[in-house]
Amino acid sequence: MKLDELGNWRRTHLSNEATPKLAGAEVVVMGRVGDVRDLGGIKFFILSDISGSIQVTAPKAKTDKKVLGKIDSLTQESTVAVKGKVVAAEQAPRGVEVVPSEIRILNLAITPLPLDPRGRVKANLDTRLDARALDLRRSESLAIFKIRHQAIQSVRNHLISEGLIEVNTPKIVATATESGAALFPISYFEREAFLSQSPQLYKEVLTGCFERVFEVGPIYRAEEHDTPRHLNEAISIDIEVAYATAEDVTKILEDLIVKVFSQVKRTCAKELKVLERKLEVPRKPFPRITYDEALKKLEQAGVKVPWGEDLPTPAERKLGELVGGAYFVIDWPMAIKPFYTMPKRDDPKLADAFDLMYGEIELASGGTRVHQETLLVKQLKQKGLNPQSFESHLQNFRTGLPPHAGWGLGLDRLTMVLTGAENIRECVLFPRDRKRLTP
Ligand code: AMO
Repeated sequence: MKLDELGNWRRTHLSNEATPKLAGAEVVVMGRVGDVRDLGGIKFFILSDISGSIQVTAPKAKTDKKVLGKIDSLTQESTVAVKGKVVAAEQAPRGVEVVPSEIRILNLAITPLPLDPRGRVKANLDTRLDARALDLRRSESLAIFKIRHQAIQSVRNHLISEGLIEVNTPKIVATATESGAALFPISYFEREAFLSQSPQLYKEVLTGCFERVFEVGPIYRAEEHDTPRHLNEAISIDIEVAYATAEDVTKILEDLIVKVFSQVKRTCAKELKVLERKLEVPRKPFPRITYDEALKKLEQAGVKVPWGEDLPTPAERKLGELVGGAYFVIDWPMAIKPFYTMPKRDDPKLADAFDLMYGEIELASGGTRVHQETLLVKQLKQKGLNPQSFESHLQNFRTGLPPHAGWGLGLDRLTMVLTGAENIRECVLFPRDRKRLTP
């Protein structure tokens, strides 16, 4: 079948703008085709666009044969443009329908589709991710990404209001920053380079130039494990602030989390309803639990973690059950924090660093950083790293880099807790994991 051209037609109204008040007006609506029905005297179909949907109803006796023929050839998810009159109709969803005078078929979907975006036939996550562009048409997916959009908007507004400026640092880099996470090597002309694990080193250096910076960008981690919270490409919201300590930046983080939760709750009520998510805005100040206290609580609950080790997933899960909501874990052992972390002045085996948890999910980590070259070189060596590989970074510490602190907050995980998604892949358009490089 030959498709129609868009030609000089332009959408005059979104589907949700067609209300009974508009009865009698001629409109052009465009969107995707849902159910097509033939009920004796009438043919009708649901047209969906980004705003919602509207019923297009063609009474056979009064409608041009060409228009009726086009309705017959429609398949679910095809895109069409409909010119017609708005008619108030009690029996139609939303009490209104469009009676078409002309239809242009812009593209025909080939059936059967790999999945049903109306969600009537349930598909597992892998099948959905294989047909992700279609899956993203589901109302639940749309709700998740509208909430994500609102979250990032609130993050930007808040950080800018705190006097931070947005920066973009290189994602092709020469060295590692996060000792625990593995690197993806890439070939860079005649040299080896890596995909950046974190903007850490650049954001620190920028405190010497712009004092207060933030970045929203991808981080790449060559983690081999397959978990509901880890991806190989994630989006991190990073901040770094001059003349500040861990305590100062936890306050920025706390304020930010409260703001994001409140704004999502206020502006995304419809989306939260689609997801059946009751969002509770955390109250400030969030509890602060020391690493030692966390270990004690865990031991009392029968989960033993040897001092000096990171909290494994079962321990995080238990701690989430015991504490719940948003809370900080502070005073971590230096041994498990990266080389750039400042030790606590009164107890140097502990780090002046924190993690922000939400239930069992680690949302962010951060702390005060080392700004003196001698200490940084010492800590690089303690971690078994070669200071010479960090020469281009170290030279910045000879130019009066100010004391500074910051954090990194995972946007995909933040979206998980806002939406209640159980798998991080639900919150990322095209997730990258060990098995998935397409779509
Ligand atoms: P960290 O490695 O803890 O710290 O990362 C910060 C936050 O980024 C998110 N995140 C991830 N999300 C999904 N998949 C992953 N594989 C993944 N890895 C990390 C988490 C995590 O809390 N440079 C420090 C931050 C700082 O100190 O400023 C860093 O990268 O939400």
